[in-house]
Amino acid sequence: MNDMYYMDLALMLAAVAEAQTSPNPVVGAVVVKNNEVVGMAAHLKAGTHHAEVHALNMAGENAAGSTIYVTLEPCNHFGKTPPCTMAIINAGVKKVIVATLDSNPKVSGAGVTKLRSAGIEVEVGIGGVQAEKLNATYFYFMNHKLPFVTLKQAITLDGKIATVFGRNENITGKEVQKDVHQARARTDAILVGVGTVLKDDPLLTNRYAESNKQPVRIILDTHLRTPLKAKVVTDQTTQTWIVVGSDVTTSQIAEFARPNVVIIQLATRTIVIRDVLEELARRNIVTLYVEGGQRINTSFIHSGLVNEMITYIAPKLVGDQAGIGMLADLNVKSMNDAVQLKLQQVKQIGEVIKMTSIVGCG
Ligand code: AOF
Ligand code: ZN
Repeated sequence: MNDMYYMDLALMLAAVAEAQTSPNPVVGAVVVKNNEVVGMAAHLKAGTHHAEVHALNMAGENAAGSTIYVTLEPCNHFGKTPPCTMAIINAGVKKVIVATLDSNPKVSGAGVTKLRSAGIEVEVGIGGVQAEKLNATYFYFMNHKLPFVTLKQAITLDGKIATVFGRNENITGKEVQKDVHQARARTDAILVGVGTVLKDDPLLTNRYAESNKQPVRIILDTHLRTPLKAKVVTDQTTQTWIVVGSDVTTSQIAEFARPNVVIIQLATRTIVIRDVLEELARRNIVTLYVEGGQRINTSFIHSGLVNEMITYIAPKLVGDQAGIGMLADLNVKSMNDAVQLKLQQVKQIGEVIKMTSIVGCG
């Protein structure tokens, strides 16, 4: 078998753990000796063994003189676990084939250097394109120190997210709700504005996906208007982080002292999206799913820090008088000023079209 065959296997193993390793990347490793696979594994969860360690453990004595295929450069630092370079060197591995370097500044080439200085042959780049795609959100997070942002909205065919009359209106139905909850289960955090909390009192948990993983709920709330009886405060299923401006007083904040609520106070009176995203990245939020209303959508598009847009379009019309548009003013004076997205995927879910677009910013 050639190198790509074993790297493909390692990539497949890595993909199995997709969306469950955050803030860590997904990684797969395959140990081969005399053309036989003697160990294979994936990293499954942050804080547990890395892929190489699992695979080398499985290989046991066969690791000596073997070749190991890894989808990401082996780490060379003491994090929650000891360095994989040490495990590889101690096991007597002869050759390491790496798909792509790790852009974590704690690793970033140091893993490869360490292995080479121990006399191990290292090759980098086989399966590199696939490996970068597999960990696209992780690499974005590491390179920009910002979460990968997905802006999601459900709209009518004429671009409305709700009517001025209703609360908790459902535009797209049960099947789409399941799809959204699946996305919630895969993201580190969901974000809405306080307007949505006041209007709809949402729970913002994943209730219909197969996995019961729950994202952190994030509320942008400049003046801390979230009611103490709001579901995001009273429900203990997951954490709620409320981001507030500098005008909010310590006594207002004290009222929210609960195990599941964290108040994040910014240094500015108003909330600047970039500041929020930088703070969330410091708190290890790698992927952020924005389910906001018109104001939140508009501020995120203005920030230029949206990576992807997921739009569910229902064949319904409500018109301008009754409907609230998905976006407020974007300062567009002609079609030439339009924010240009790149269509990535279209899928039909019942009567609804799910459109995924890449936003060329961030
Ligand atoms: C590897 N193999 O399977 C993974 C790696 O806190 P720790 O100890 O889990 O370290 C986390 C960092 O290690 C993570 O940010 C990334 O740089 C690297 N992940 N490296 O050699 C693995 N999951
Ligand atoms: Zn490691």
